This record gives sequence, C-alpha cells and structure tokens, in this order.
Amino acid sequence: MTETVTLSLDEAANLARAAFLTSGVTDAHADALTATVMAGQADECHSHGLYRVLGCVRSVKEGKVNPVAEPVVTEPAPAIVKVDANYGFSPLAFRTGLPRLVEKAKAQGLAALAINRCFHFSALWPEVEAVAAHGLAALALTPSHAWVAPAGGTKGVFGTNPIAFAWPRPGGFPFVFDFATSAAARGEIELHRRAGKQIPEGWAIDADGQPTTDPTAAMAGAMLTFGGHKGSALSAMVELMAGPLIGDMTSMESMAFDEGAGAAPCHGELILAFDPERFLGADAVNHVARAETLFDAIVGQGARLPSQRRFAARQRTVIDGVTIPKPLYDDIKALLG
Ligand code: NDP
Ligand code: PYC
Repeated sequence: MTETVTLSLDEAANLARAAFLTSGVTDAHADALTATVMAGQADECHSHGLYRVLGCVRSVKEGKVNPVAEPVVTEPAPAIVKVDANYGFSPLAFRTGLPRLVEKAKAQGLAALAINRCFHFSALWPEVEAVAAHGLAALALTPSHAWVAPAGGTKGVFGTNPIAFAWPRPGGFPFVFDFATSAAARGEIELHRRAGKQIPEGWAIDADGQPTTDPTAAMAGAMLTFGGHKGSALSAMVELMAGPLIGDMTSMESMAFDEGAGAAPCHGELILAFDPERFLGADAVNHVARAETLFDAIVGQGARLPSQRRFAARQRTVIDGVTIPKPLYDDIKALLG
C-alpha cells in the first residue's frame, strides 16, 4: 500500500505555486497553472491534478515552454476570438480569451475561441465549466501527442484528444462530460506505472502491436481508441477542428516539434460557446427546463450523470483536503530545492 499525504486545499495550492515559480514562470502563469492543477486535484482527477506540476516544471526546464509568454488576443471575425499563447502554457491563454468568448457568444448566439501555440497539459472540464458559468453551453477539443493508433492500425497517429461538453443548469452544477478519445488518458497509464500497477486490457498495444497490460510497454507501443472505429473517427475530428482549422499542429506535428524532449504537447485548442437565449429568445427558460427532464430520466433509474463523482469530490475536499501518494508529494517538494 502506497503511503499518502493529506494537505488542505490552501497547503496544496501553496506547494504547487511555489513549485511552478521555481521554473521561472511569471506570477500570472503560476496563478493560472495553480488554479488548473488545484481544480483537478480538488475534484480527484488524479491524472490532471498535482501530478501535472512535475511535467509542467520539466517542460519549462527542457527549454520548450516560454515561461514569460504573454497571450495576445485578436478577433479575425465577429464570432471568433483568437489567443496566441506564444508558446506559453494554455491556462493563462484561456483565462485571457474567456471574457471575449462570452461576450461574442451572448451577442451572436455562438462564438469560437481558438487558442494557438500553447503547451497543453490539463483537463478540459475547468474550461467548459467556466463558459457554462455564464449560462452558455460549451464544447472544447484539443489534440496532444501522437500516442494513439487509429482503429485497425498499430502506430500512434492521434493524440489522446479529449472532448469536453458543458450544459448550464439552473441553480446547480452544470451537466459536464470530459473524456479522452483514447480508451484512457495517457496520464492514467503514467499513474499506473508510478504505482507499479498493471493497466486494464484494451488500453494499449506494445511496440510489436500485441495487447499489453504493462504500462511501460504500453507507453513504448501505442494506445487504443475508445469504442474502436467510433473513437478513432472522433479523434480524427479533434485533430482537424483543433489543428488545421485553426492553423495549428496535429498530434503528429506536435510530437515532432517536441524532438524527444518529453515536454507537454504544444498545439492549439478550440472552444465553442452557444447561448440558449440567442437561439430561443423568451422561450429559452422553457426549453432549458426540458433538459432537466432528460437528466431526471437518467438519474431516476439509478444511472449517474458524468462529473457527479467529481462534483462530490469537490464538496468533500473543501473539508477533508486532498490526499496524494507520498512519492508524488516528495517529487514536488524536491523541486523546491
Ligand atoms: P474518464 O474515463 O475517467 O471519465 C470520462 C467522463 O466520463 C467523465 O466526465 C466522468 O465523470 C464520466 N464517467 C465515468 N464513469 C461514469 C459512469 N459510470 N457514468 C457516467 N459518467 C461516467 O476520463 P478520461 O480518462 O478519458 O480523461 C480524464 C481527463 O483527462 C479528462 O479530464 C481529459 O480532459 C483529460 N485529458 C486531457 C488531455 C489533453 O491533451 N489536455 C488529453 C487526454 C485527456 P467523473 O469524472 O465524474 O467520473
Ligand atoms: O493524459 O492523455 C493525457 C494528456 C495529454 C496531455 C495532457 N494530458
């Protein structure tokens, strides 16, 4: 059994922020990075919580990430806001572009935020939730590195390419899902390796194209898509919509750009926002209420909504704090010197 360490949310955030600052990122980046990994950890998304501090700091030290990058906003079309992250991390770029995305969606019914040239390491649900907090529905897509074989193939082409969606609900948490189009996130395989555990069958093949449950062999081979050809096609869509459409790298190009450094993937992200009030006018309230009937029909038969586990964790960790493996705590502390 791995020893664990429990920290209050404040203690964990202070630790993360101090570790980020050792890499030379600006205060603005350190704040945005800390908020992102703390959101992940507080919701017990262990693959995208405090564990990501290590990869972010390494990515800066490898000389790939621009630690002082200042995001630059442009508006090439009435419904489009672009943020050039200038090879910095994505959370500050998202934070910078969000207000204009919301304004444009409310003005026109739908709008897109394209983030370019960003190093992306995070879960997408904090972003779609931030959009939904303004009463908007949101969809976010981003590629990563070419670790995932297309259905029927054996070599990495796609990234783990998450898709996240949020639907605002009156007076409560939004409806949110956020998943990799691979059978599991790469971070899950990395956590299994750190914990000395085998991965489930169906997640990956080894370098010879054979099924494997060994995380190290899986990382040297290729990951598999979820749902076979369906996940494969969705993954291709993510590549296209958050790559060529917005003038940014595919997962294959991002991996080549990395040159074996092992940094976070560098590419773009597409976030779409939809305003029910613009689609429906005065009827918006009635139609949004019908969505509640749908959710009732799901939970009414004992099924759960996606993100319900996360939201329960969010409420619990405010009181109980966050618990992480001691080796992870020690690795983060070691960054402080
Ligand atoms: P999971 O398979 O753990 O979860 C996917 C979604 O399904 C979540 O919304 C989850 O909600 C929900 N869910 C899980 N079990 C059930 C159930 N029984 N009934 C209903 N809903 C359920 O996620 P992944 O491993 O695919 O991805 C994890 C994270 O990794 C994501 O946040 C993603 O954004 C991130 N990621 C980021 C990448 C990047 O490039 N930046 C690349 C790949 C992944 P809940 O959380 O409540 O369990
Ligand atoms: O877990 O697959 C992943 C991932 C890739 C980039 C950030 N997270």
